[in-house]
Amino acid sequence: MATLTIINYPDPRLHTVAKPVLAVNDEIRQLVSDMAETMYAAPGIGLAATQVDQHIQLIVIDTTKEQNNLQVFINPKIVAKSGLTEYEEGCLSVPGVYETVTRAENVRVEALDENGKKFTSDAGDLLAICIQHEIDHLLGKVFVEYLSPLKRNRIRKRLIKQAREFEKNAD
Ligand code: K2U
Ligand code: ZN
Repeated sequence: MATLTIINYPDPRLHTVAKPVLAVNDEIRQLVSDMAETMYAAPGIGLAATQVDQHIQLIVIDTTKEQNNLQVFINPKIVAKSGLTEYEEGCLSVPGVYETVTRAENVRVEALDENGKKFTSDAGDLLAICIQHEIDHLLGKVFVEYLSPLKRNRIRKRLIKQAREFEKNAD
């Protein structure tokens, strides 16, 4: 097991479109394990492979309080959605930023599990929001892109300043 480095916005690598996983093998299962460890340590309730600089269609999610129900989605595809809901979202790649985003209230998602078996899941509530947030990451989209250009640029400038200060203090 290993915790992986999470890329921070506005790193351009976050805008990479992830490629489909062609074979669910031990290498993929090791990445699932490392991503889960990284997510729990953050702490977060979801993590996309894009965020750890692995540009393949893989997300891990655990919305339980007990952090004991890891869900793995490989090559996830939303095949149906309904309703609308608003939620104040955060993102492990955009530390300290919480903004309201409107998304579908319910989604039906098709994916492969960590054994390569196809499954379909109907999700609502926080799970539905998280699935959409993570699939956005696989499409190279960060949630701040739903905000106004003014807000997004303020966030970008603040995070660049924070990163520079962090690097200066590390020297
Ligand atoms: O992709 C990520 O950065 C992980 C997010 C997932 C997420 C964002 C917004 C709404 C739901 C899920 C992190 O888990 S952000 C931390 C967090 C923790 C609890 C609830 C919501 C967000
Ligand atoms: Zn995120």
